[in-house]
Amino acid sequence: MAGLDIVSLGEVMIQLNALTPGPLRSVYLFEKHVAGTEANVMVGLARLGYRTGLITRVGDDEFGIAIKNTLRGEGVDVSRVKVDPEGYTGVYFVQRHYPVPGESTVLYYRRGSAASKMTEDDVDEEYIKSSRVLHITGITPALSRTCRLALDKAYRLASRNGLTISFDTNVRVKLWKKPSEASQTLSTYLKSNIVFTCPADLKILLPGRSFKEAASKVLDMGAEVVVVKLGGRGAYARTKREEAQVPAFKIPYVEDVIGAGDAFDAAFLASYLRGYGLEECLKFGNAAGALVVMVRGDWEAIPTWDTLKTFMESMETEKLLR
Ligand code: KDG
Repeated sequence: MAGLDIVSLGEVMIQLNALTPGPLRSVYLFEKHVAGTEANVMVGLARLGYRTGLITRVGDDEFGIAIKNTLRGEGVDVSRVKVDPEGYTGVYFVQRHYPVPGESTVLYYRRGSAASKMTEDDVDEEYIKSSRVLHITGITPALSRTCRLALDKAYRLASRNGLTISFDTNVRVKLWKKPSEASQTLSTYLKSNIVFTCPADLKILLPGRSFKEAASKVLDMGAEVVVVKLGGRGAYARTKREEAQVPAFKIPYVEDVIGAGDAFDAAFLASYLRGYGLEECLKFGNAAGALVVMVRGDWEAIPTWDTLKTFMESMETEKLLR
C-alpha cells in the first residue's frame, strides 16, 4: 500500500446549506455540499501537498456515491471508505446568520447512519501504520459506542506505531447527552501530541480556567502543542517552551463560519509538519480559516500554498493602504 502522511477516521455527510440567511423554517433553497470535520481536514491537507486517507462508512445511496467521488476527486485515499448496504448517509442542514449575525447553526439527521455503525473492524493496523500522523476529533466518539471503540483502536495503533496524533476537541453539544459525558470521554484524547481546541470547548473540558490556563493544563496532561482557535480574534498556541498569539485577518464579510476550524487545522498541521515556527503556523491557519468563512461549504475554499500566499500578501497590502 502506498504510504500516507495523514490518516483520519470520522463521519462524512451531505450538508444542505441555506442559500439565504434566517430561520430554516423560512428558507426555501439549499445548496448541497459534502462535509464532515475529518474529511474537511483531509481535503485541506491534500491541497497543501500531503497524502491523506479517511476511514469511514457511507450508505449505499446517491449521497454515499457523492461523498466517495468528491473525496477521491480531491485526492483523498478512499480505499477504507466502506459502502454499508444497510445504512444510510447522514445529512445536516446549516442555518446562517440567525439568530446571531455571523454565526451558523446545524440541524443533524444522522442518528443510525452508516458511519455511526463503524466498528473496530473498520480500523486495520496496516493502514494506520502506513501513515505518519493520525488526525481525530471529538465528534467520532459522540456518534456511538462502536465508533468510540473504533477511534480508541485507531489511537492505540497510532501510539504503538509511533504516529504523531493530532486531536481537535470539536465538542458538539447536540451529540452528547450532557456536557460531563463529553468531558469524561474526551479527556483521554487530550494527551495527543497536537491538540486543537477553542475557549467554548475548554470551558466544558477543563472548567473554571482561562483559555491560557486550560492550554497549559493540556500540556501538563501530555500534549506537545496546544492550539486555541479564537475565531474572529485570531489564534493562540503554546508548547512547553514558547507561546504565540496572532490576530485574525480582517475580512470584508462572513458567509458561513462552518468549516473554518477545519481549514485552520489543515493549514496549521501542514505548516507545522514543514517545520514552521508557531507564529507562522498560526498565521497560515488563520488565513485558511478566513478564506473558508467567505464561502458556503466547509472545504471548497481551503487554499493551496500559492493561494495562501496570494491571500496573505493581499492582506498586507490592505493594511498598508489603511
Ligand atoms: O467542523 C465542521 C463540522 O462540524 C461540520 O462539517 C459537521 O462534521 C460535522 C459534524 O459532525 O458536526
